[in-house]
Amino acid sequence: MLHTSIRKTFACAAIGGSLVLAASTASAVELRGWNIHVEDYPVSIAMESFMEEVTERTGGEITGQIYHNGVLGSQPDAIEQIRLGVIDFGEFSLGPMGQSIPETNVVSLPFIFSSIPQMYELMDGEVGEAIGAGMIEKGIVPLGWYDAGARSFYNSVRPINTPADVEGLKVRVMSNDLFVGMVEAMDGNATPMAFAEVYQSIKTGVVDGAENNPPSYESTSHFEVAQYYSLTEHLIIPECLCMSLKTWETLTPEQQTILKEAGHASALLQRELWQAREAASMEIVQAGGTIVNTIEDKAPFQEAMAPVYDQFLADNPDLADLVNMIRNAE
Ligand code: BDP
Repeated sequence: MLHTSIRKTFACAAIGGSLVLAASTASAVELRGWNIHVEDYPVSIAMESFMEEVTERTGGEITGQIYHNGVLGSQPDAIEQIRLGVIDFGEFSLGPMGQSIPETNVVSLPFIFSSIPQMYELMDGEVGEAIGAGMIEKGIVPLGWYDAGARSFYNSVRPINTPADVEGLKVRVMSNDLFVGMVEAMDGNATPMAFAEVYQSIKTGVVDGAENNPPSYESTSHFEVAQYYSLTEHLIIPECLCMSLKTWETLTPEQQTILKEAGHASALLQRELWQAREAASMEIVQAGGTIVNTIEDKAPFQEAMAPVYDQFLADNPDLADLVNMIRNAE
C-alpha cells in the first residue's frame, strides 16, 4: 500500500523589498515491494540496491520495504495485487504473468530464445518494448529486465534424455496453461502449483518433480528431494522488476525517471550476480548428490513443442509477429 504523507514547507523570500510567503509541497512515499526469493538471491540483492539508489537519488522522498521469501503471498496473487496497487513494486517471472498478459507469454514459449545473450539483446530492444507495452496496459510498469537463466527438468524418478522420458511423470509447473501444454506435449502430467508448495509436494510424492533454473533448484532445496537434474534448458524466461501503474501515476516525472534508471542499473547488477550464482548453485547441488545429465541433441524436445506453438498462435494470432521477430533474430 502506498503511504503518502504531505509535509508543507514554507519558504520566505524577500522580493522587491516585500516579504513573500510561498508554500511548496513535498511528498514522502514509502513503497511496499514483493519478492519470492530468499534474501541472498541475486534478485533480492539487486532489488535492495534498486531501493537504495532510489532513496538516495530522491533525497529520501521515496523509501521502500522489500518483503522477501514470498511473505506477501504467492506469485499469481502478487501479480493481481500489483495491478490493484496493493503492492507497489516487485520482481516477477514473466511466466505466471502470461495468464493475464498475453504478450508476456511470447517469452514463455519453449526454446524461443536461442541463448541468454540473445534474450538480453531482444529484451533491451523492440521485443522488450512490445512486451512492456502489454504489461502497462494491464497496470504493470516494467523498470528492468532481470535474468533467470534457463529452466530444466528435475525429478525423483529417472534422468530425462528424450521427450519419451517425461511420459507419465507428475511435473509441477508455474501457473500458466502454456506450461501445462508443454508438459502434456511430452505425455507428462502437469500440475500448476505455487512455488512455496513444491518442496513438500515432491517429498510426499504429490509430484515427481518440477522444472527450474539451478539457483532456484538449489535455494529451495528441491535438489534434496529430486536428484535427477536433466539440462533440457527448455525455457529462457526473463524476469522483471516492475511497479504498479497505480503507484507510478502518483509520482512526478523526475521520480519516474529515477526509478527507470535505477531499475535498469539494478538489472545490470542482477545479471552479473546471476552468472556467479548459477555456477555456485551447480556446485552445491552436485555436492549434495544431484545427478546432472546434459542433453546433446535437444531437437526432439524442440520438435515435441510444435503443438504448444500451434495452440498459442491459434489463440493469439495478433502475437505472431512478435513470435517471429524473436524466432528470426540472429
Ligand atoms: C523461479 C522464478 C520465480 C518463480 C519460480 C517458480 O525466479 O519467479 O516463482 O521460478 O517456479 O525461477 O515458481
